[in-house]
Amino acid sequence: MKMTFRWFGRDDKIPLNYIKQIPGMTGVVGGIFHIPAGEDWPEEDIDELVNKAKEANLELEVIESVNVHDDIKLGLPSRDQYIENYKSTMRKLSKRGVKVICYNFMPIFDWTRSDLAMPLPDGSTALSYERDKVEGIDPNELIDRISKESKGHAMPGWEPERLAHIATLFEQYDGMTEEGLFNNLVYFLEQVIPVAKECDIKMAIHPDDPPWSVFNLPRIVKNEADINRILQAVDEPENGITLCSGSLGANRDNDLPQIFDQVIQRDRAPFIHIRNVTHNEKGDFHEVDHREYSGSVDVRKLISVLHQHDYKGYVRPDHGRMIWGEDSRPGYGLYDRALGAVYMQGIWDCLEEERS
Ligand SMILES: [Mn+2]
Repeated sequence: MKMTFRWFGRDDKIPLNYIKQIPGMTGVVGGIFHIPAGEDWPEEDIDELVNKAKEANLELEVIESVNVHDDIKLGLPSRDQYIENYKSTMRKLSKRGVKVICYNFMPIFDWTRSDLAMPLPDGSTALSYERDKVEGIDPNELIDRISKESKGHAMPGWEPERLAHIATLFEQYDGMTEEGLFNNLVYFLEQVIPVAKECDIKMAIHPDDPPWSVFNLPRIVKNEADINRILQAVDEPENGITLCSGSLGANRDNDLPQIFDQVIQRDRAPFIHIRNVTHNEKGDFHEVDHREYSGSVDVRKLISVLHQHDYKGYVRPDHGRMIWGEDSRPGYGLYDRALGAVYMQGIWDCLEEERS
């Protein structure tokens, strides 16, 4: 496994040389956040991103995300132009060494939480999801809460410009079924996968977060059956999945080791997110540190599945807690994610030792 770390480019306060100091860290997972979804990424911006990583001796071979415009998810006639822009961005990224593009296909919201700084007993804070605080409330209330709690840090997927049109977006999705959304994903994949093949890029869809319907919006990447359906719909090696243990793991019915095993075995998991969550009552959950015994996700087992398959793809520690007084983008502090990266490598190293 190649250990990587999410880095928010020019918007990230965490210096790249700090990331490089994490043991075993080979690269960063980058993105460009000042360009709205649907636009073709300018060459200069891509160069700036790639060059900064290179200067710090870190690879930049994964992009998270090139966001998919809502018109594509909605299947509007304007989608064709947005898909052309997407293809153009893919080609430019591949010329600069990018191998994997992570994206999601969730309507309107990229991810949903009720709290960004839930206090844990040890004084750290973590993201949490309480159904009562999300489901059944006015989405605008939630947007206000997220923007207040992010304390000035830009939150990916919650860009104020896009969410300003929230009422219109909800009207547009009115009546959209899972079937309709799935067909629009297939339309998109049928266009972009040939380009991915041509330029040696793997596309990796991120599971829905949380993996169930919120605000009555359809969700199509929730479980093993959904994943298989997507892989089969466009059955090419470039059509892959970002296996995210936190997103899929929020639903306790998902058998994570089984899902990881079968997707990795088919070589359709170019990118993996490892995160731990604790299941609470009523399907609520909150995030915890990466250690297996801290939460409900079998992290040790998942790393052993990777090891069994001699996994060569990209892994990153997903959200961590906010610890040691750090002031950072919720979920994306330096310290706890660094601990997660080292924990995962510790497991890997022990398995390596056992094998030799
Ligand atoms: Mn994730």
